[in-house]
Amino acid sequence: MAGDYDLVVVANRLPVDRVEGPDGTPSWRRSPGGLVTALEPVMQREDGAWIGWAGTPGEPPEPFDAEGVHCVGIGLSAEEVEDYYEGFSNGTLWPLYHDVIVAPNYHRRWWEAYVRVNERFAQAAAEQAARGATVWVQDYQLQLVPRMLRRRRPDLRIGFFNHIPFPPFEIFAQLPWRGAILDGLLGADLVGFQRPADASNFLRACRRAMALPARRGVVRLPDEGDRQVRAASFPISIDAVALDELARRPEVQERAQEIRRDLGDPQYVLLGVDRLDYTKGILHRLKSFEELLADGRVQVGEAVLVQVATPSRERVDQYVQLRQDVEVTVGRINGTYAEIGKAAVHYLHHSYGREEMAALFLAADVMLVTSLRDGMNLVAKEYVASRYDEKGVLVLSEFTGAADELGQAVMVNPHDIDGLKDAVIRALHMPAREAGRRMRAMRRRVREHDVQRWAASFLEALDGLGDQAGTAIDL
Ligand code: ADQ
Repeated sequence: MAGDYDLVVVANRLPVDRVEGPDGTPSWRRSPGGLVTALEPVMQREDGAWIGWAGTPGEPPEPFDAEGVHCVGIGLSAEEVEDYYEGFSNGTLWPLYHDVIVAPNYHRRWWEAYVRVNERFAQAAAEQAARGATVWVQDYQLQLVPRMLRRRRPDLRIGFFNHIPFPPFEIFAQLPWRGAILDGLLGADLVGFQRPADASNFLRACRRAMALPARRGVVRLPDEGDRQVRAASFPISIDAVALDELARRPEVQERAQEIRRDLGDPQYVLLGVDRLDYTKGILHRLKSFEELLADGRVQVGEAVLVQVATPSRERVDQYVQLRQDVEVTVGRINGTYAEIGKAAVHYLHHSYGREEMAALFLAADVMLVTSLRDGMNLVAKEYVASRYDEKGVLVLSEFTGAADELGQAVMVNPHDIDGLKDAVIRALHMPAREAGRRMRAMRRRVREHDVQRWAASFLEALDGLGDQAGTAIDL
């Protein structure tokens, strides 16, 4: 039952969004995500297919070709969106894998939907993949797919990449279905993670929960003829050149100046850009800024915080609560400290286009990334890539994957509010020469380790060509 495609990507979402023209005719437009950018050239070169959900409940669209990629839609019923996506993926796995910042919910009905939907993705991949093809499965929503696919198609080469952290065993062990998840992942030949620490957490979970020999980045499966599964880190990145070029455009620079003018020409612009998610530490950031205003260490009018928060997972309870908390906090800060024409915090609950994002990055003297836990955090890398002028200071949480690479940022523990406040002040007052030196080093790193390199190194490692491509974990 082999299909035609030599490279098949399996992800929760398709790489395109459905848009309707003025007369109601539907068409597909490439979604802005980095994964699409990373994989587009190789998908076009290798004759690739992409399997994913189109983002709305109901019947899937007929398979179609868009942007040189064969797209195969997976249908999810409204109930499956609730149980598999909002439930098990975002109400169980997401908080569990982010160090239980909020309590995960465990519901057998959610798990059953997760298994059912994973089977559907695996079946579609099995149908599309050519004999001996490479299948690359993405992220925590699809951890059972590698095993389900191997059962159907032992001839395939299967890779899996986890975009979010993999938690320490003491936390992972809570999951009632921990053995099934590990077994699902072990269907792959290569399991990739953002950081070495994630890969070693995974290897330890295999030893502790499955009693498997897992050493030096390799798990051996005695029941499968000693088949080996490799685990390694492949830190994801961004299209650094494209962002650098975008930021250099005169209209983007003009827009950055206009933003500063519209903010009332403050001396300091601080910026936060996140999906509105409790992992991002938005409340910790607001609290530290509020205290700096209260202490008189920053003055309204002199400094302004712009917080862009993309709407996210708006039907999941904890996200509804977070939005309320953020909005109450912003209201309180402005109510207390703002003056007519001088806001303390500008809170924007929207999504923006790439140009506007680049202009915001250019307008910001200090970028605040204060995640409590984050697989990588692409915003940190985007800020650095946009600053072709080598100006601006990045304040970066040590709990992000990006902290492993961007050591020249001002590092913070966002739980330590006093430490965070001191870091913000340090960033605001950093001498230009020091800021430039740090920014240059970070820009070099991001330029040399871009998303194209990430995709190539994963696929090379999977192909068995580049054994050194990922960082093997020594336990
Ligand atoms: P996210 O949790 O979504 O990703 P992040 O890595 O920061 O977090 O990526 C967010 C993306 O959305 C960035 O490209 C950013 O520019 C964009 N974005 C955010 N707010 C926006 C807005 N208002 N308008 C337009 N664009 C906006 C997950 C993991 C991360 C991991 C990535 C990739 O949680 O840890 O880095 O996947 O693997």
